[in-house]
Amino acid sequence: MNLIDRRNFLRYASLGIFAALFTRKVEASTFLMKRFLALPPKETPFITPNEHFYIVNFGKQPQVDAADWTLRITGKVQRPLELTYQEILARPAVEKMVTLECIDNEVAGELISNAVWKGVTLKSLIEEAKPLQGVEDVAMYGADAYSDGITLDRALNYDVFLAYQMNGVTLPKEHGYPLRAVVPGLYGIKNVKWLTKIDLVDHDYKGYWQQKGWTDTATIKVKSRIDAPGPYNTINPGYIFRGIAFTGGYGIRSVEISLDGGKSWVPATIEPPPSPYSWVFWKYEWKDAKPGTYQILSRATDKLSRTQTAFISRAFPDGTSGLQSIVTFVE
Ligand SMILES: Nc1nc2c(c(=O)[nH]1)N[C@H]1C(S)=C(S)[C@@H](COP(=O)(O)O)O[C@H]1N2
Ligand SMILES: [Mo]
Repeated sequence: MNLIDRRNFLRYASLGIFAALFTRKVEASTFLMKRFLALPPKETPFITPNEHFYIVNFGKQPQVDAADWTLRITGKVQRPLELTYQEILARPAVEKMVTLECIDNEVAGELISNAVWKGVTLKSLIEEAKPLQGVEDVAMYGADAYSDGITLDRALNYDVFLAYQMNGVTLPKEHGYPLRAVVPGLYGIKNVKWLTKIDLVDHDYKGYWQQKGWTDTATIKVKSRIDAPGPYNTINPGYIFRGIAFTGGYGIRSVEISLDGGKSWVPATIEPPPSPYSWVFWKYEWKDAKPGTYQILSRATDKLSRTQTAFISRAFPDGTSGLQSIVTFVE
């Protein structure tokens, strides 16, 4: 994916300069844009097949054998636990659709995917271990020396669970087999894979990325993406624009689209999602499109009334922001 992005970027950069040389010859540059910059629309299935789900590891993928693996619940608890894979599988299960997004995901990027995960609630394990007074954070450790933490409040009250299945099959190795955290609402960094230990501590735990200055809260910013048409495509009146929108704020309330470079906005339709933790699909039919060249943008608002900002920020330290904008030709 990175490779494709880089290739497209080079393509844009070099051809962008080339196109700029023709600014006075609008027709020539339009021809060049249509000819060289047009990209296909994104085909985005609502549930991402496991083999297409994005993967981000800080280092090498560890090899874990479930037969000699255990999950330990340690720290400030009355009753430390050590559970085998079979014991985890035997517990009451929950199944939820949750979209994961990497904090490195660009606006309109592809480090975002959606799956149905099955596992055990973190709350049930913590309650069984009986936390002592004064626990602040729940630190989660992976077999690859990665770790990250969430607050005890988040661990108990926000549907956090530990998954051993992904889209109906055993959690694939690259996605954290045998067990990974799924933390609805928070960026991928908090969704620790290859879990080995859950440690309850009386302070603010700083994980792998926090020690390098990245966000500790990691709330996913509200974002939308235009999947069709691709940039520099030519469309006809009646074309149906479509894309995705996502947020850490308990679901998307609305998506708007601008057909005039951000001056005015019209509502798009969103398909009601089956889960408050999944992305939504939106669409907009442009019935009265007139021939010309247009700059199209999308923006989403979530159920916490947070509207996607035009302010451009890079991934460090708390995730990207901005609005995607594409050039569209109407014929
Ligand atoms: N143990 C461990 N867990 C991890 C990581 C890691 O490197 N090691 N990467 C995190 C990051 S940055 C993201 S975005 C998600 C990605 O999960 P995926 O590879 O299943 O999509 O896993 C998170 N959990
Ligand atoms: Mo990430």
